[in-house]
Amino acid sequence: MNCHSSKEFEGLPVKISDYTSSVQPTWCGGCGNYGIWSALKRALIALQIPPQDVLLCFDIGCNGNMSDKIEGYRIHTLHGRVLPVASAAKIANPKLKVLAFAGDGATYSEGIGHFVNTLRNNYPISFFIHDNGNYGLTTGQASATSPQCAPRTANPEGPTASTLNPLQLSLSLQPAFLAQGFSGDIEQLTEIMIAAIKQQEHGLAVTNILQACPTYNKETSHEWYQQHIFDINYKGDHDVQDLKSAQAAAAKQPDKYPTGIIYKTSEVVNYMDRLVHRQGDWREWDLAKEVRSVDTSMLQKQFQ
Ligand SMILES: Cc1ncc(C[n+]2csc(CCOP(=O)(O)OP(=O)(O)O)c2C)c(N)n1
Ligand code: SF4
Ligand SMILES: [Mg+2]
Repeated sequence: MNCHSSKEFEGLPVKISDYTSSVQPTWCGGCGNYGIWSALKRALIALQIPPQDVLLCFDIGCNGNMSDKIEGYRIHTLHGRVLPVASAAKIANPKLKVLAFAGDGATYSEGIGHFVNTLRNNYPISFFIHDNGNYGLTTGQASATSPQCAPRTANPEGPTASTLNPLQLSLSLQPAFLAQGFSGDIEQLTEIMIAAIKQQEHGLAVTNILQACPTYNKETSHEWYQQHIFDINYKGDHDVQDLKSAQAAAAKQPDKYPTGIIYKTSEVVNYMDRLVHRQGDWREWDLAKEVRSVDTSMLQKQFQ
């Protein structure tokens, strides 16, 4: 993967300062959200996307508290519900780059129905999961990705349910693009985010981010991940279009965690291209304008 250094961004029209919010972060010291926040801004600058051309959709949780720590159009949604909001926004205005963010609790438990159906529909948005192995904001309850042996606030002897493998779950649902990043590797995460944003031209991009939560997740810490991750794209021998290779990489967890682009295919048709009754390239649609051209006054009167 290429590495984008801060120097490379100097002199470009869209600057990091365009995305800088005056609101200071409140995350704990050492929280992986700092790394994700940094990679996000770097990716947007590398792609030279100005804040008015992007919609950042946030779920509820420590992750969602990024919503006022960055500029750009933003929506802070309900727990587990970010995906329908983000998908609808993209359908209404496909010219926007739509990025959605949620925690592992929101994605793999509370909002899992939305996750499954977003994959099935292949909406052309970029989805980033802050997978910190617990419900951080509500003080560290077990999530679907908590290791089974790990005590959590409401399960002092560890969760009774088995641990979910997010990569295997996504791969079972025909993803157009699946990646995994690590909050402690900002350079690699920036590159993944760039690829995930570009993917919107074709379909959905799902990125699971292994995120350190030093306050509540003592088992899979930043240091632990450093010793258990491997860059799957590093040697150049991983065929991202080969589903079997992707499945084999996913099956290495929890012993080893692949990072990088795990799987990518152009064979899954995205939601917009499935709307065969509509005319023209969906990237040029202006649904808001279309809706405005319809006279709804009679309908509105019925409900007054
Ligand atoms: C519909 C709904 N259910 C539950 C909650 C309470 N709640 C707020 S944050 C949270 C856990 C968040 O965990 P996760 O999604 O993993 O995000 P993290 O805080 O770890 O980043 C819960 C259960 C809520 N706000 N709304
Ligand atoms: S509780 Fe965990 S995820 Fe939340 S801010 Fe603190 S370190 Fe970060
Ligand atoms: Mg979480």
